[in-house]
Amino acid sequence: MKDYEVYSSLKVPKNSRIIVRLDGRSFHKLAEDLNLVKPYDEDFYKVLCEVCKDLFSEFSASFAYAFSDEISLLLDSIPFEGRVEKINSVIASYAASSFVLHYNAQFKKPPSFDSRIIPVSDDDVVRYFKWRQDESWRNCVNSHGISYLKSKYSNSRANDKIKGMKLNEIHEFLFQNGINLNDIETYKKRGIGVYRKNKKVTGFNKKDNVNQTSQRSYVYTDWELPIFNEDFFKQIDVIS
Ligand SMILES: Nc1nc2c(ncn2[C@@H]2O[C@H](COP(=O)(O)OP(=O)(O)OP(=O)(O)O)[C@@H](O)[C@H]2O)c(=O)[nH]1
Ligand SMILES: [Mg+2]
Repeated sequence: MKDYEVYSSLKVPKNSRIIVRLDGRSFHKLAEDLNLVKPYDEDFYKVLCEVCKDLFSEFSASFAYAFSDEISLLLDSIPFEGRVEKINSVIASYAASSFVLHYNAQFKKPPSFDSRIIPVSDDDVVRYFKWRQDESWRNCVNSHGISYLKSKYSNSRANDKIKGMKLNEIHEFLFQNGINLNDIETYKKRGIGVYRKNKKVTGFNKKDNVNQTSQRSYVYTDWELPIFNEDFFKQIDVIS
């Protein structure tokens, strides 16, 4: 029967970096069940951040990026000999378990994530994360827009109204109504990043009887991300 496992030999390209993107399944329902604050629930984001950190450490990632219900994980060393089925299934289930472990909530259904793999070059890394960050901004404008409209109109009227509006029109409409999206918290506009940072540590070297300074890296969670560009990814050593 082993030869019936026809997808098991599918592998990611050799010598390629990969991004694994996870997306919460039916999280609009989970948001309802858990009564999440609209449009942004800070506790939910804190949990998403913990999931990013767990994934980052377990799979030796070099960068993790999250907004809404999605997480992108950049991996330099490919786990499970590059087997696509194994990478997708293990990482998605690890994320779901981590999500439940960190969430102090009574779930109505077991949460799950879908997962896909994107092989990337260095240039693609910057383009990919800029693309997701643009999506984070679109999501920010749309979700604030629909929340505001639903506070004024019925759900169906609000949905109809927002369908006819362009992104800059929603932004302007909110501004005219006293909501300036430029002033809201950075993570809502640009998402959250997890990466390694170096810090200086000073210790006493007993043998030589001197103070010594060295660099130690630690996992950093960035709630104040800049707008992504090449320099940012160079600075955090994600690309050379
Ligand atoms: N209230 C609230 N909802 C959120 C928050 N973050 C994400 N969500 C919900 O998560 C959904 C994510 O969008 P999608 O991934 O397109 O929708 P989905 O229901 O997960 O559907 P599939 O991914 O296709 O299974 C949003 O539409 C919101 O309903 C939040 O901070 N607050
Ligand atoms: Mg989803």
